[in-house]
Amino acid sequence: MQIHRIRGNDMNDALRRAKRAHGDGAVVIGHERTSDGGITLAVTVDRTRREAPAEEGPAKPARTPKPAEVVRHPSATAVKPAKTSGERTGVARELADRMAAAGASAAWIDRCLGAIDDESEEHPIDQVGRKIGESFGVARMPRTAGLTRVLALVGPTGCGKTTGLIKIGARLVRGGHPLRFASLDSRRVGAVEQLEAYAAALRVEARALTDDTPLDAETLGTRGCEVVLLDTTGRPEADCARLVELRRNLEASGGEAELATFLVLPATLERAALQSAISRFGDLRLAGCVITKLDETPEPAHVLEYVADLGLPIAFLSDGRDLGRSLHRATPEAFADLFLRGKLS
Ligand SMILES: Nc1nc2c(ncn2[C@@H]2O[C@H](COP(=O)(O)OP(=O)(O)O)[C@@H](O)[C@H]2O)c(=O)[nH]1
Ligand SMILES: [Mg+2]
Repeated sequence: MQIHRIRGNDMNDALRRAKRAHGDGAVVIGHERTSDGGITLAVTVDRTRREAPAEEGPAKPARTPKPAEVVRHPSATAVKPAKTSGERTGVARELADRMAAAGASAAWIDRCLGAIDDESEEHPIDQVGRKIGESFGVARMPRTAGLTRVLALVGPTGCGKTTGLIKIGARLVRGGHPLRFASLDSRRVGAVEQLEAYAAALRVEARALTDDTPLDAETLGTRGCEVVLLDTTGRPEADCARLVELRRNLEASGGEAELATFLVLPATLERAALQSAISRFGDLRLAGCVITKLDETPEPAHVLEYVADLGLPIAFLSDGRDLGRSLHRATPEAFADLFLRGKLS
């Protein structure tokens, strides 16, 4: 029996996500409160009851689901009965083939192609592109006067946290935003030096925070910065504990700085590795995710479907090692490109 961990902000939210991800066959076998007040469900799937995940809305056990959702999932709106792959002709068939080549599942292809209105004057490719784009949440970090955002990247070793932070930093420096780097990865040989070298090139300060440094606004140096970019070690036990401590201290010190944690997921990860990353870092209150290494797979739809089904908004997309050009803000158009062309344009 395979057990899936589904995280939600509260019980209703978690149940709705479970139904979305696993359809009517989702059976909750346990739940626990997370350190930040959310809920993690342990869910298994009753194959005899499993249907295509939720076409008709919220999970049955959820009494009054909140209407506001970060992610507008394809299942959130009613769709026409999808034509089966054998019935598709012309443009619909070509679009289905393109989505399949990008790694999209049959359920997603059916839902997205179900959006084609033959009577519409809009070209089917635009209709399907819009439907794909609407299926994702985009994580936004609006600027607030007097508030420093501490943006932490977490994720498995080698997923692209440090290079991702440097790319975000380079972008912010170009936009004239005052910032600083900080790193919890002070034990690994060369890790701090790597960050410091890039920070120096950007003329930005970088702070190494050792394991015994208390984490708060002062040690991070939030004063005068719009953003502090915080690098982590890739060790879930250590990073989760430190970020919970940091959030608590920032909240206790009057709210001049706020932590936003993003999970970094390479598009190359297999499903089991994605599940492992989510279950090891998913107890943190995640503001969203960053998808990296989109240039290393022709099938980016795998990881994208996975995060959409979890209800995790996406902040950035990365498709290369180049520090100046390979980081892109997530947009509906970018998601459509990834599903219909297998890459960003
Ligand atoms: N091809 C490709 N490589 C990437 C991308 N992002 C990061 N990398 C590479 O992945 C490796 C690990 O990145 P790093 O930031 O050190 O990972 P960390 O351990 O999570 O900090 C480095 O060689 C990066 O250049 C990407 O979008 N595409
Ligand atoms: Mg690193």
